[in-house]
Formats: sequence, structure tokens, C-alpha cells
Amino acid sequence: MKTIIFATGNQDKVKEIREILGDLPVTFMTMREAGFTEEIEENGTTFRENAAIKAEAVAAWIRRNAPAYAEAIVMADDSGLQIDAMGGMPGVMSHRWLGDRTYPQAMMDIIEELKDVAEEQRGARFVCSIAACVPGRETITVQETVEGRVAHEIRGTEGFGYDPFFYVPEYGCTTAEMSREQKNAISHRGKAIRAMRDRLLEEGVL
Ligand code: ITT
Repeated sequence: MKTIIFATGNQDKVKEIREILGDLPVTFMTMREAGFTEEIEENGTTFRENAAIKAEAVAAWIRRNAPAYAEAIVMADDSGLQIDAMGGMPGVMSHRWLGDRTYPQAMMDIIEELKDVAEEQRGARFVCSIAACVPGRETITVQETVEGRVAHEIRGTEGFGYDPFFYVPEYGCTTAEMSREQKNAISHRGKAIRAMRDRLLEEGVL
């Protein structure tokens, strides 16, 4: 059976990715479970670059230090929220942009900043790039998005991060008000992981 090692320290991502890949006959583990505990500097300017930086850093370490996983596929997710009325911010900075604030505080700050912005200008999207390092091949990347709007208030307790104020008009609720299955069916991460799975199946990697 193939092993997929996921290069992330974000347990919420791990939970979603495990659910989305649940039907695949693969052994799934996180980079920490494989022994990688270093910090990775995400100094790329795009989601794709940062996803590749993370996957390649962990893949290089695994090949050097964990020979038992030499054949494993190493994957990483770089994702974030782009808000049109803020020129695409926080974008690749979505995590670091919090500073000392909690997510609810950061979302309330954005809601305040956008208080005079009309409904049709409140567009936002979650973006997710997934990179996969397969031994002997170039790094493969895919990127997907989900379109929505910045809500006027925080609603819902599912999901994580910026979900409670990411309103999806077609569903009339935020992604934090969706069931896990519903969010995975429409989300940037759900779409990107499925695109990567299809790509790896097509290329005979899985
Ligand atoms: P790793 O780099 O270790 O994977 P991270 O959380 O730092 O973990 P990113 O640099 O990719 O990951 O930052 C992604 C941030 O974007 C994440 O921390 C959230 O703030 C936001 N985000 C991404 N996907 C999201 C989602 O599905 N729902 C809500 N917020 C999300």
C-alpha cells in the first residue's frame, strides 16, 4: 500500500484531508508522525510556491532521515482567504496576518473595516494549492478555489480559521454552518485534494 505523508502542522487541515481521502487505499500520516519536527520558512509569494516549498522540504528530509518512507508521496497544502475589497489580502499571509489576535478578533476587525462596503463588493475566495512530491518525478501542483462573500457577522461553529464569516450565497450560510461533508464537497481543499487524487490516479502513481 502507498504511503502519503502530509506536510502540515495544522490539525484542522489534517482532519479535513483524512475525511476527503477516506476512500483511498493508502496509509496516511502527518510529517510529525514520520519524525519531521523542523520549522519550514514559507517565503514564496504564491500559494503554489508555498505548497511546493513545504512538500519539497519535508520530502528532502524524509529521503535523508527516514529511509522506511523513501517511497512515500509527500503532500502539502497552502491555502488562504483573498478578500476583493482588501486587494486580495490576507492571501498567502492568512495565518501570519492574525498576529496576536484570535480568529474571531481578526474576523471582527475585517467586518468593521468592510462595514460600508456594498454587498456586491464583499466578494472573497478561499484558495488551496496542493503540492505532491513523488519519488523520481517533478513536483505536481493543483489549485482550486471556492467563491463567497465576507458576512456581516460571525456564524457557525464547524470548520476552522475564517470559516465563520465566509458566506456562500448558493447555500445561504457560512462554511462554519455547513456539515463537514457539505464543506468538503464544495471547498477549495475538497476540490484540490480530489483533483490531486485524480491526477495521481491518471499518472499511475496511486
Ligand atoms: P501549515 O503551513 O503547517 O500547513 P498553516 O495553518 O500555517 O499550516 P497556511 O500557511 O496554508 O497553513 O495558512 C492557511 C490559513 O488560511 C489557515 O491557517 C486559515 O487561517 C486559512 N484557511 C485555509 N483554509 C481554510 C478553511 O478551509 N477554512 C478557514 N480558514 C482557512
